[in-house]
Amino acid sequence: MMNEQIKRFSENPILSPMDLVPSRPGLEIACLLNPGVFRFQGKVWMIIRVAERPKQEPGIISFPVLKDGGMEIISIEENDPELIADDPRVIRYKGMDYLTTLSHLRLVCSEDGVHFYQPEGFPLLLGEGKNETFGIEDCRVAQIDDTYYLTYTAVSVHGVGVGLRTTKNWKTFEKHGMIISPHNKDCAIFEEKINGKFYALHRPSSVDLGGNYIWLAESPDGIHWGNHQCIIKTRKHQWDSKRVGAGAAPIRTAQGWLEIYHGANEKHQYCLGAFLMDLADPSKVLAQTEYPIMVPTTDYEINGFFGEVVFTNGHLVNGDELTLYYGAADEFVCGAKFSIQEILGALKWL
Ligand code: MAN
Repeated sequence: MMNEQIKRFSENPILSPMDLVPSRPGLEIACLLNPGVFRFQGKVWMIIRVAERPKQEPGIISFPVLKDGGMEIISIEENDPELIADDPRVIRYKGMDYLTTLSHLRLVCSEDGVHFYQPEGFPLLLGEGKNETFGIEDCRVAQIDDTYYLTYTAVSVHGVGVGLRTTKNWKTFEKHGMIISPHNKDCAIFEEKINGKFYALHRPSSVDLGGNYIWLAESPDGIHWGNHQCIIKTRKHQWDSKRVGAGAAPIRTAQGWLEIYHGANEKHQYCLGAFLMDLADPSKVLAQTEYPIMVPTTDYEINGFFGEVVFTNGHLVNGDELTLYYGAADEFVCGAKFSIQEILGALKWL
């Protein structure tokens, strides 16, 4: 519906797996995806998810996992009857679930918001401890005063939950462990307190009762979360019928908090939409787009590691201009510009 009003960067993809160097010898970068975005020291920064695996040998599937501070490579014969590998992202073997790639988070910066490079002297953020042995993914960055809150997906054999680290300088990080337990991801903290409280969106999953819905939570300190409320659900037979999840921090507008979110349908096509929350009480959803504001349509969004995906968890706001950074086909990092007024105009009031 709004697809024709989006200005995708002509430089897209702005980063591809071959543009960066693997974190260690023997690994290759399979995908670059889903960047968190922030401003720091006068530059635009992305914290990208870098998904790696060993170079694949014919007939064998191998993938890394973290163990006791090191890395272990698990290799399985492709024709092993106990292997289920019909999704390029996950592996089921002997009743256990694994990921085909191991993700870490990496910082890149830019003077113009289009051409990014990896600066010297900033650490890679790696999975640490028992809850992050399958990696860390899809980091949202919320800046409140001089502190950056990094909420990311922490994956391990125990499940998928939300991890938090905070920093002021992007060189040293305070680790707060898992702040929301499995199964949960897509956690975006609001960049302003409301009535003295922190707020965040997050996305638990439920197989039977309930579903993959967006929830709102409150916190006195940004670390301990309570008063959870379900605010956005999947919609039957629509583009967001199977799962929904928040993008980056909500955008303050005169009409309310505007949130860009992703929705997937039964065929695992990921599109973007938007909803609006009341400024004083974000548990009140005022409006939502009926149709997607962005649909995977270009070659780099349709063909890749996992095709037909546009997924965002990072953006910049400059007046009416929203620059959305997004993962395309789970393989490339891209950018696109939107008008906030146009997104607001596409909302249907509830
Ligand atoms: C899904 C996909 C994967 C991701 C896992 C764990 O299967 O989004 O890309 O690695 O969840 O978060």
